[in-house]
Amino acid sequence: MKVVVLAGGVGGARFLQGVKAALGMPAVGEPEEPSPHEVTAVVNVGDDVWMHGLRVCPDLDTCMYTLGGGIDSEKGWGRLGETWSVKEELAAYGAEPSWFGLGDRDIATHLVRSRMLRAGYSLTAVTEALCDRWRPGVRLLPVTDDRVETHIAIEDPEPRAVHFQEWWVRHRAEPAARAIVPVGADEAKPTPAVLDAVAEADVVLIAPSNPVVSVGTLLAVPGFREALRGTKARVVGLSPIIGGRPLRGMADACLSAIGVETTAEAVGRHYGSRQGSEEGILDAWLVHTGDTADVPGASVRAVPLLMSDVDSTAEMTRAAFDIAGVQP
Ligand code: GDP
Ligand code: FO1
Ligand code: CA
Repeated sequence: MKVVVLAGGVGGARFLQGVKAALGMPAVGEPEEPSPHEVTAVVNVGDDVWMHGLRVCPDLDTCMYTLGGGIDSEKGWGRLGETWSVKEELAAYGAEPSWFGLGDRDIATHLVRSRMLRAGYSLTAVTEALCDRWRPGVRLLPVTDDRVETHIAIEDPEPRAVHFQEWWVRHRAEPAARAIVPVGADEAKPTPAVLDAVAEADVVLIAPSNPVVSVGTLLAVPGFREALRGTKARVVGLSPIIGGRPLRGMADACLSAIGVETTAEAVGRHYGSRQGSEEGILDAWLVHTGDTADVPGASVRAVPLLMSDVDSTAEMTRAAFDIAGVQP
């Protein structure tokens, strides 16, 4: 079976572990025997940023390190067993930005990536090369090879726009976002690999990722939404909002910026259904046990959506397969 997963960073990566497990693959690494199943993750690039001359792709790296066994799982980003000599040396030079920490091990990834990008390789090709080492057991595809970076309009107190990382990491999403803009998206296009994967999928799952700055940025790439609306596969979303709150992170600050309530129903309606709206992408919407949602045109089911361990995450994946009418 061919499974496509729309993913951001931590929520996407954890969910992908459950998808692998539901398909009989190890949550980390590649199966010993070749699997009859194929998982492709379409990953957000809006968080990507140039830092100290290096290209950093947080969501791709979080997925790659998590599925490849190299993640610092406490933080959810960066490398296990990291050291910080370069960061300390940069601080000694007074080199800004000092609020974004690149670890020594992590820097090797950004060095390889930046050098390949500068030599003319696409981000898709670079990611494949990095995954040759990490062997995540799924195909990790950036949604686009074009540069798309999320910027946030804040008042500081004068209006100005900052890169998503500055708002999220430096300011902890505290200044209210007046607008969230995927800069470059209008001119970007989904890669052929992404479009093929969606067209050939047996099922498309939307991970419980940030609906605005992860999934929203994927949908901002012209042609991607149309690909989802056009696929023969059923599209099933899983709510990242449980009991009116995001599970971790500050997704509520992103949702209020676009005028969407922080509830499973509001996010489901924001995605919309393929049947019941002109631009919608869902056939089914899974919410957490105890939550309710009415999303016109989509089937809704309440199941446990806490990704406390791989087994629970595999179980919610099985619920998604079931509502999509597919069986591995
Ligand atoms: P990021 O890029 O690292 O911010 O991660 P994602 O965008 O992939 O996912 C972030 C979202 O994951 C947040 O909005 C959380 O609410 C959601 N999330 C985290 N853990 C869980 C969980 O156990 N269950 C569900 N349903 N959502 C979760
Ligand atoms: N998050 C932080 O809160 N502080 C950091 O210094 C930081 C550095 C960093 C470096 C590489 C990387 O891939 C991720 C990093 N993150 C850091 C996490 C990350 O940027 C954000 O949580 C996401 O972009 C939101 O998904
Ligand atoms: Ca992210």
